[in-house]
This record gives sequence, structure tokens and C-alpha cells, in this order.
Amino acid sequence: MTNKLKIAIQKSGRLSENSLKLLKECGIDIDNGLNKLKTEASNFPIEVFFLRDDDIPQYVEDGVADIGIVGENVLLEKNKNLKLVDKLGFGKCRLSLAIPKEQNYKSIKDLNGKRIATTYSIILSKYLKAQKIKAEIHEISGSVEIAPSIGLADAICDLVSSGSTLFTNGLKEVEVILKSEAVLVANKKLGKTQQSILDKLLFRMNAVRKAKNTKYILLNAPNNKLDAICKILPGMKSPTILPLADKDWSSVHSVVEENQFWEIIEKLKAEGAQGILVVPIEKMIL
Ligand code: PRT
Ligand code: ZN
Repeated sequence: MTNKLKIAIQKSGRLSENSLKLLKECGIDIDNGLNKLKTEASNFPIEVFFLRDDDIPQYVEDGVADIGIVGENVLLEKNKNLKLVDKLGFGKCRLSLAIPKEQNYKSIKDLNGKRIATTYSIILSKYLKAQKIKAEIHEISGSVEIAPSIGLADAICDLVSSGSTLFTNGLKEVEVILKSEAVLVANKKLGKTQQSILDKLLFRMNAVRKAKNTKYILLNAPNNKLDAICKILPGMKSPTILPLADKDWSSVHSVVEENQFWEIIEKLKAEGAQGILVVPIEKMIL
């Protein structure tokens, strides 16, 4: 029995960089030597396996790895018995149906009797069944977007992010089947040690995430406006107020959430706040 948590991440592809970055932001030092199959962190009990994304669900289900980072699209397609621990906010895309752009499209019914090329046959067949559409699924392993132009299929089901691949291949998106992002998955029967390391990792991931959504704000306020200004600032508990050399003014420090940010700034200015500074927060522990 090992006393480490084994995490599987994509070796090289769209999720690799962000997966490593996430671990790094959690303070975990990983030596990512090229062509390595696995490595250990020097300052956290974690071992990292670099794999193809398609293999990650199986490895985690079998317990070869304890946890893994994959796209929800892969997780659903592989249909393994795993626990979805967290959504990670990167690798966002959608799995969509697309057809040649010159064709008319009114509803999903237009796909009845058609041939659809995809690498996502499990998700697609479930979707078609739910929509009561009978179509022929052609499972292919890549370059799905060229299938209509070479006469292999009438439509495709593939991942889309910017839409430029569809566009350059003369296709248009007609239905979104699934919205996907990278997720953290875990084996359903983690050992006690592994579970406690995972809890530590999740604690750090939360601190990083909270910090990303929050800004530290510093401003100068006339003392006679302090009450009004403090009411605008939510703060973690309450804002910090420090006297300035000019006895009629104070410096006010607080934290604000990104999504309320501009609204708060406008209100602060209206109440006479000056010299407003906004700085990023690296970690935030509540
Ligand atoms: O070698 P390995 O099997 O590990 O990698 P892979 O080639 O299977 O996967 P990779 O690296 O391409 O993608 C990994 C994961 O990134 C996917 O499973 C998704 O969860 C996520 N992701 C996010 C995407 C995209 N965006 C994406 N745009 N995966 C693929 N694409 C492809 C799509 O298939 C299409 O060919 O990009 C093209 C469309 O992009 P746009 O921007 O032109 O619309
Ligand atoms: Zn893959």
C-alpha cells in the first residue's frame, strides 16, 4: 500500500497545461520531464501519471490511479463507475451536431434516417434515443469534420469551442448535446489515506478558486463618508480602516467579488472614494 494519492492527467493535449497549472497553484511542485510516464511531487504526497485522456476513466475505475482530470465529454462517453468530485472551469467546449451549411434545418427531426459521423457514439446514441430520432451512427476515430465533404456522413457530432473548425469545413452547428469542461473524478472506494490527501488537495483548490473570483481593494475615503462607503463594501468580516496622515481622510481595505466589482466601484466613486487600487489575491482561506 502506498501512502500517496495517484492522480492521472492528460499527457499532452488541451487539458495538460491547465491540469499542471492547477496543481502548481495548489503549491504542489511537479517535475514535468518530457516523455515521463509518471512523476512525484517533492512537497506533497501525490504521484502524477501522464496518460491519454481516453484512458483516464478506466485507470481511475480500476484503481491504478485514485483520481483523474478529464473532460466531462470523455467521462460520459466512457461511462465508468466514478465519482465526480469537482468541476474545474477550464477545457470548456460543447458537443454539438453540425450539418453542411447550405442545408435547411428546422428541428432535430430533420436528422431522421441520416448518417452521423462521430467519435462520441455512446453519448450520441443516448441523445438520439431520448429525442426519438432514428439515425445511423458512423463511429470514426478522428477528423470527424471532413466526413460530410467526403460523402461519409450527412451530419457530424463533435466538440466545438470557437466554431472555426466547423466554419472552415463548411458546416453549421444545429444542436448542442452537451456542455463540457474539465472535471476531477475519483475512484469510488478510496483508501483512508488517499481520501485524506484528496481532502487536503480540495481544500487548496477551493482557496485558489475563491481567490480567483475575488479582488483586494484599497481606497482613500473622507472620514465623513466612511459609514456610507463601508456599507457598500461587503468584506470578509468588515473592512479594515486605517488613518491617513491627513486627519480628515482614511484608507479603507476590503475584498470584493469579481462579478460585483464594477457596480461597487461606481458606488464608491459616487460616495467620494479616491485613489482606488484593485489587486489580485493569490490564495484565500476563510
Ligand atoms: O492524446 P489524447 O487522446 O490525450 O488527446 P485528444 O486529442 O483526444 O484530446 P484533446 O487534447 O484534443 O482534448 C482534450 C479535451 O479538451 C477534450 O476531451 C475536451 O474535453 C476538451 N476540449 C475543449 C476540446 C476542445 N475544447 C476542442 N475544441 N477538445 C477538442 N476540441 C477539438 C474538436 O474536436 C474540433 O476538432 O477542436 C476542434 C474544434 O475547435 P474549434 O475551436 O475550431 O471549434
Ligand atoms: Zn483522446
